[in-house]
This record gives sequence, structure tokens and C-alpha cells, in this order.
Amino acid sequence: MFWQTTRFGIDLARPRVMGIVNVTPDSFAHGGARCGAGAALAHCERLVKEGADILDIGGESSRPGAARVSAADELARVLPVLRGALALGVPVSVDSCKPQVMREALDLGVDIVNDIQALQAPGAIDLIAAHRSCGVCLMHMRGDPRTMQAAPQYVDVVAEVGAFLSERTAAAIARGVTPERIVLDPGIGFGKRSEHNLALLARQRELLAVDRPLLVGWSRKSTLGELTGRAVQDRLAASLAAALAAVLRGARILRVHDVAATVDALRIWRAAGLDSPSPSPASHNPTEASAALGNSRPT
Ligand code: HH2
Repeated sequence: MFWQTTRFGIDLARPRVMGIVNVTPDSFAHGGARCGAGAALAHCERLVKEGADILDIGGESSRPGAARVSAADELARVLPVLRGALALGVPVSVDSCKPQVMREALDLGVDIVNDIQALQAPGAIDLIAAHRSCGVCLMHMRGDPRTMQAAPQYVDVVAEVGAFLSERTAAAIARGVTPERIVLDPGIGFGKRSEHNLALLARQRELLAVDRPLLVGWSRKSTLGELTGRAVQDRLAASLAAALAAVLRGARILRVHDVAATVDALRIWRAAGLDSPSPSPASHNPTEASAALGNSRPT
């Protein structure tokens, strides 16, 4: 099973670690410590040294209640960091829901668009479909970051998230995005209370029925704080436990802040023989993506 991206076919035979780089003054997990391009790029370099398989670079916080950022401001934040990160030898993802930001990032050569709105913005699907090979992550969110935590309600959160991801996958494929370019994310914490997030973890395997690899982001999220009583900077153990539980239930890409610790945890996991690739989604012909074995390699 490979994830096709612009320059790399990412082999998902083993779980992959996506390191988070927020070039924002207001992210929930670091409070703006890496707002400048120089600091953000140094952070990218550090995450690659720690073993990140993918870098995910974003210029707009999506924490509950976050203020919107204009496309121009978002571009000013992320473009210099993306430019530098593209030289680091790993796939680079831009975390954005704005087509203008996606377009300029793709023009630079980024490998993946990570969209918390699952390409619902006008023009977003066509932009991705027009690109030859970039990867895309389609994430579920109920509402938008300003309002999403105002009493979210579901009858069956797992079924509803699954139906949404299925519909967005079908929409992207119908417009010409090939399936091997798509991964899916249940959107932990996006318009969901803790009970919803935990149901999505407990029944995560049901989401594999959509037949695309799963990416999940539990790192430092508030449900972990609710369960442990710990502040955001003290949620490493909880984040690792949630990440491994997600891998156990079929996730293949972990979006994390703490790359070194997650890489170590996965190393022990594999050494213990716990990592057998999930039975679904069905593997597809790897020659379509790349001939890569082991680490991701340029296509
Ligand atoms: N979570 C955040 C942002 N982007 N993308 C995906 N695919 N999945 C996630 O779970 C996800 C995401 C929020 O976390 P973070 O980037 O650390 O915070 P902020 O949005 O405040 O910068």
C-alpha cells in the first residue's frame, strides 16, 4: 500500500510519522514559539533528524475559536518555510483549506495538501485534480474552527464520519483524483466532544471500509487532557498511547508534535511484532505509485 504524492510514493507497509510544524502565533500546542520562518525551518530540520517521514507545515491555527487568517498572511507565513523544507529530502505537506494557498504551495513543488475541510472550498477539488500527482488528506470536521465545539451532536459519530469521508473520496475520484493519492482522517477534536473522539478510536476499524489509508492526529489534543487532567505540554505519554491505539486499529500515518518519542514507540511496537499491516484498505498496485520499498523514495 503506497500513498502517491508529488515526489514520493510513501510506503505504508509500516506506520509513518508526520511531524507538525505550525508557523502560527496562536497554535494550541506551542503558543507561537515557532512563528518566524527561521525558527520554523530549524524545527523542520530537527523533526527530520528525529525521524519524521513527512513534514506538515501550516500557517493558520485550527484550534477551537481560532481567528481566520487571510490567504495573503497565510502565504507569507508558510511559503518561505515550505521552500526550505522541500530541500530536506522528505515529503512536505501544506496544512491549508484555502485553494490560493494550496495552488502556490503546489507551484513550489509540495508533495501533499492536508485539508481539514476535505476540499470543500470552491475550486479546491478541481485544483487537486488538475495536479498530476500530489497527495491529499481529506479530514472530517463538523462546522468550522470558530464554532465547531459549540455542542456538537451526532446520532452515530462513526457512521456519520465514515459517510462523510466516503462521500468526499467519491467526489474527489469523480473529478479525476486517483485513489492512491488520497488518505482520510476522522478529524479528532474537530466538532467532536471527548465521547465522539473516543468512539472514533474504539471503532476506528469501521472507517477502513472506505478503503483508503487512515491518518490520525491525537497529539496533545484536549480529550487527552480531559482523560489525564494534564496541561497541553504534559500530554506526551497520553499522546503516545493514543497513537499506538490508533495504529492497532489500522491507522498508517500519525500526525504528531513529538516526533522522536513517537518514532521510538513505533520501533518498540514493531520489535514486539505488533505491527502487521491492516487487512483493509486493499493494497493497490505499487508500480502505479513508485517502486519504493522501505523508506519513501522519490518517484
Ligand atoms: N489537527 C490540527 C491541524 N491540522 N490536520 C489533520 N489532517 N488532522 C488533524 O488532526 C489536525 C490537522 C490541529 O492541531 P495543531 O496543528 O497542533 O494545532 P493548531 O491548529 O492550533 O495549529
